[in-house]
This record gives sequence, structure tokens and C-alpha cells, in this order.
Amino acid sequence: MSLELYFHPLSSFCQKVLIAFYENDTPFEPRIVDFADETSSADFKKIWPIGRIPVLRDDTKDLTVPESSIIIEYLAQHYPGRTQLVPGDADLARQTRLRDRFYDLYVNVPMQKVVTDRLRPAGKNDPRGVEQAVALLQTACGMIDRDMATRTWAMGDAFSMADCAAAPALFYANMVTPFRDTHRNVAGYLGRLMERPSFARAVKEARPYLAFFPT
Ligand SMILES: N[C@@H](CCC(=O)N[C@@H](CS)C(=O)NCC(=O)O)C(=O)O
Repeated sequence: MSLELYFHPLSSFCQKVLIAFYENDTPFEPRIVDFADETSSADFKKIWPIGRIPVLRDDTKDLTVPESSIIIEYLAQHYPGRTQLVPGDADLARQTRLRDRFYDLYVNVPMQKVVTDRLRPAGKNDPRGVEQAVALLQTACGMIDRDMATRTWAMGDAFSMADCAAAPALFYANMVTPFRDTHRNVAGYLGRLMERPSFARAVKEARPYLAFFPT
């Protein structure tokens, strides 16, 4: 097997990449990284000292590819399939990347801020940071709600890398600050994402670990 994916099923950025793999039935060897396990964590940091998952290893090219968006770009370029994750048209590709960045930076990252704050030891919380993260999430949800009033997927009719980014980010954001009653179009979009077989599979695989998600 030439592709190895270092990941954890519960991680939102890893699910983003899993969706891309599942969209095109791209085979890979799963390598679960358990940060709670010292050996697993130390072994992973030998591959990517930054210590963030997901990371892809492509042995045929002797390449280590970190960062979820870069991994998806890599798959789109070297292992293309029926779902074109990044459009061939340069303008559409740029817009897809913008939406991918948007979901990562303004939904996924603030969602993680809220979640990881819940895991901090007593006295080490960052209430101001959490407040800012929730405000950013609200702003982002308002923008997505307007955008998704007329769209099926983030880029319109075609499923793309932007939807890979959106799915887990919105899934967990909805657990942190539910938007069913406040942002109907976002809720509708999340519903469609949940029904997409690639994301449904990623969520199913995460279920055994969801008990570790701090509520
Ligand atoms: N920009 C990175 C973010 C990856 C990221 O934050 N991964 C989280 C899991 S969802 C992680 O590895 N956290 C471990 C840590 O922060 O120690 C990407 O897009 O891949």
C-alpha cells in the first residue's frame, strides 16, 4: 500500500481528509495516532514534529504531506477520481480554496477553541478566548446561512474540497453552539453533508470515540 494516513477518527481535520479518500474510494493504510499514548505520539512526531494530524505518507514518491488542504490537493492531483475535489478551472479552484480556508479558519478553529477549553485543567481556562471564538462562529454561520440559501454544496452543484472542510467543522460546531433554530440554511446544508456517504462513513467510524467529546 503506497498511501499511509496518520489520523484519528474523532479529529475534525482528519475527517475532512477521510471524506476526500472515501469520495473516490482511494485506498490507504490507516495509522491511528493516539496523543494520549506517549509512544504513539512520539512515533508520530518523528514523521511530523509539529505534531498535528492528519499527515499523509506516500511511499512511492517518498513524500510526507501534512495539512488537510494540502493532502486533499495532493490526492486531487495524483490520485484523482469521480469527485473532482479541486476544480480544473483556475477561478473556480481559487474560490474553492477560499471556502476551504473559510471553513478551516472561521469554523473549525474557533469550534476547536471552545472544545479544547473544556479539556483544560481547572484554573487554566480562557473565557475571553472562548467568547471571541463563539462570536466568530456566529459571524461565520451568518455568512454561510446567506451563502447556502441558494446552493446545494459550498461551490454550488458540485461537491468539492470546500465541502470536505465544511462537513466536520459544521458537525462539531453544531454540537458546540446548535444552529438548527438560528441558521436554517446552515442546518439544511449540514443535513445534506450528513447524508453524503463519504461523511456518513467518517461519522460512523468516529462514533465509538464520541464519548470522549467534551460536552
Ligand atoms: N492546519 C492543520 C490543523 C490540524 C489540527 O489542528 N489537528 C488537530 C486534530 S483535529 C491536532 O492534531 N491536534 C493535536 C494538538 O493540537 O496537539 C490541518 O489542516 O491539517
